[in-house]
Amino acid sequence: MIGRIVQGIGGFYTVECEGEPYVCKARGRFRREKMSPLVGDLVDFLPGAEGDEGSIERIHPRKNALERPAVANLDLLLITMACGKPQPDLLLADRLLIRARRAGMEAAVLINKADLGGGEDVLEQYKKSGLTTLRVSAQTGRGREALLRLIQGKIVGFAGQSAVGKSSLINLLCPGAGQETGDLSRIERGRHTTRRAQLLPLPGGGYLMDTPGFSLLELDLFDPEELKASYPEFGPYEGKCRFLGCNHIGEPGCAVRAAADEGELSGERLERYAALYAEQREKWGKRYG
Ligand SMILES: Nc1nc2c(ncn2[C@@H]2O[C@H](COP(=O)(O)OP(=O)(O)OP(=O)(O)O)[C@@H](O)[C@H]2O)c(=O)[nH]1
Ligand SMILES: [Mg+2]
Ligand SMILES: [Zn+2]
Repeated sequence: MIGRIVQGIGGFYTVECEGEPYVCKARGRFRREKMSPLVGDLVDFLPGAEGDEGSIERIHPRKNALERPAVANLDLLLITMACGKPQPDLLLADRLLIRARRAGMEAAVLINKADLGGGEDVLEQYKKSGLTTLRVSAQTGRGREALLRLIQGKIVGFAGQSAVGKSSLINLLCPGAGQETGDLSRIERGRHTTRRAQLLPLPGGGYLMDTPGFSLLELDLFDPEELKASYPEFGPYEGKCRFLGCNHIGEPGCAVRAAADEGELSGERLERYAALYAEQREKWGKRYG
């Protein structure tokens, strides 16, 4: 039988097939091959006899995958922040975007808790990089229709810091999902309420994936020269800088810098790019050590 993994807990996976859940274990072969099944994976599985768990026999080739959150086969990643409580972490959002691009995953940027006010400046930065952005409130339902239009029929994952309201948004979009949400104490750092990735069917078609919040995310090891390819907003200026192979990190005559000074793209995002470039260059320099 063929199904999709909707949850994994301690080596047991829930595989959904035609609306029915089957609890399965992964065969030892996967462990030997160091390939673990991910939520979102399509798998061949053998259902167990009455009361027994089944077994996952094969993982279908993945369309894409992320390590953090650990998910596969997303049509869209919603990078989720809050207007406040907690303060948006834009460097984390940039890292997630880079990871998504390198994984061939589409992404959009969401700012929740619109009822608290603010957040427009954050969205403006990402709008200038050509991304779809939405300002929503799980509490008041603001932006629900626009969000539904964006996600209907797709497999969509929410990712971001703890307490930005990922689970609350899923409860808004999937009435009856009943995802546990954090309370307001320790809100600045979040309570890490959601502990594992889980796929929930979206009424009208598609799936939503809830994931655990996190605030630390490293980029994988790659040549820093590749970083600019993850910034689509640089595209129109490539080849217009004074120096061939300009990395847009302060070289004289840089057309990207000039565009940021003109307000055509976000200067803040360009500064964070330079910080990530420096970090990546340092890591790359130590790659044999
Ligand atoms: N004011 C306001 N509070 C919200 C909104 N959405 C969620 N919250 C509150 O924010 C807190 C955290 O919400 P969660 O949905 O648990 O956040 P999460 O992103 O799933 O957090 P983790 O599971 O820890 O990653 C809860 O107290 C929610 O009630 C909103 O739109 N406005
Ligand atoms: Mg949650
Ligand atoms: Zn340049």
